[in-house]
Amino acid sequence: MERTLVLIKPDGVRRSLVGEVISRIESKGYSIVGVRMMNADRSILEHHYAEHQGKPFYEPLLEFMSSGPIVALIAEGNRVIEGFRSLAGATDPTVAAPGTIRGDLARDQGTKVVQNIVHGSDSVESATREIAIFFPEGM
Ligand code: DAT
Ligand code: MG
Repeated sequence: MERTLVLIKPDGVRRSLVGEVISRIESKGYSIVGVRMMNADRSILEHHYAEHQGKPFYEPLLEFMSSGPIVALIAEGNRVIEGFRSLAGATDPTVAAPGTIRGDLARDQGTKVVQNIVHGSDSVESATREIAIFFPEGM
């Protein structure tokens, strides 16, 4: 059974959308098999976002992601990686399709980094790597 790492970012937690995000994942038919609320420190975020190092939005991204608590989730189900990316919608919330988490619940805030409520792993390799970062004790 496939697993993916979902993060509810600080904007989602601040806006009390934890239940809404979990509800959409569960309503789609996936199972939540791990959950952890935490304040992500810089080292964990550097590790998680290593692929974006050097990009103009990298520092704002790390600052935003450490600006408040996040909720890390492991969701499970056949093709959940692709399925959650589909539920989340496009990276840019302005153009994310209505019906998606980002399309329904986020918009451009005029910040240097896009604030878009959720993260979802983009491949089996990323999911394995990212789950190990946020759930180092296993799940
Ligand atoms: P995604 O989260 O859809 O996988 P990503 O991995 O390319 O997108 O980028 C990670 C996060 O960084 C993304 O959720 C929001 C932010 N971001 C991406 N591209 C950006 C850009 N061009 N300008 C500002 N923020 C950006
Ligand atoms: Mg990504």
